[in-house]
Amino acid sequence: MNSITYAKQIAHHNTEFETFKTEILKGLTRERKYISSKFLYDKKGSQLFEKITELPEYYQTRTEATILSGNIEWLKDSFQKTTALIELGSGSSTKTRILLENIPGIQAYVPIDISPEMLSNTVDQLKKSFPNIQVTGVSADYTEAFSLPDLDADAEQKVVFFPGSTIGNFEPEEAIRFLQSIRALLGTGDRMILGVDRKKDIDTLEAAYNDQAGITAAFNKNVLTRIKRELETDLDIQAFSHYSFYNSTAGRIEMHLRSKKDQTISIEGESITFKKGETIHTENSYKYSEAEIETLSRKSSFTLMTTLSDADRQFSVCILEA
Ligand code: AVJ
Repeated sequence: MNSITYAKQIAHHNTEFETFKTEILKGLTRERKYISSKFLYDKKGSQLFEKITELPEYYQTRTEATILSGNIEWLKDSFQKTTALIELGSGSSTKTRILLENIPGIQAYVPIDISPEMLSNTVDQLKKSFPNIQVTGVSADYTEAFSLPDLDADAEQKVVFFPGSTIGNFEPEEAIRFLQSIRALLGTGDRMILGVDRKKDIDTLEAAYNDQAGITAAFNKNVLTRIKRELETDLDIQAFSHYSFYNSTAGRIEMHLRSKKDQTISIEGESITFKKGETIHTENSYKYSEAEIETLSRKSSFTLMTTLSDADRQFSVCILEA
């Protein structure tokens, strides 16, 4: 490793540290304390999320995969011209395999993920499984402006795959702006495959974010472990508990960390005071009705071609055309 690369890495590390420190302190010194949900996904957090996707209560991932597998012939037929697949927040890319195996025209696959460790694993494995597909990983926060690498795929028809209902993490207005920014990267006739979790009975929704095995609680609390590891603090993780519920007015699951007692903690020299029961809001997960999905597509300048769903309408895989 030469010194220039090394210097760059230090600089990169410092900006990451500064961003994390600034954003954490900004959120915790607000009247209503919050931590951006993107900080949940460090190496450990991404691993815990993978475990969540296998939980009996967390129906989303399984249902989405079933919807894709159950519509293979339709997908084959409808994506005959597709040459390039771009995935936002690829994680372990399990569902992607269904597309790569069944859409024969795909020549290039571009997974984009915030966790570089997760990404390099995924890229290695997919290169092995699909030697004829050009796999180019991009390690980026796709909620910030990003550009696509040059693809060799000829007569490109791009498909952006955004599964897992990650769109639900955005505020509804942000979701529109985000989809508009994706639309701007695409040409007419390009498409998006968007996974969306549907509005449904509260018990099913709340169980999915309060699993018996406590994995979701560990996932939520992991952000405190990260603060302890990366910042100067006397924070006691045991003094907080996982709290998650469906806010039916807003149409979203909220995840919080709740202080078990009155306490004052210090982070990077800043004092932060909690009342017993006060929470740090760590994530929102918006749920969409069919009509809301339609509106979201239209306001983002996409045409909603088709909505594929399971029999119980728990989850939808929406095909949007640019
Ligand atoms: C990855 C954002 C779609 O909101 O369901 C799972 C994250 N949080 N359990 C979701 C999550 C708690 C998940 N998304």
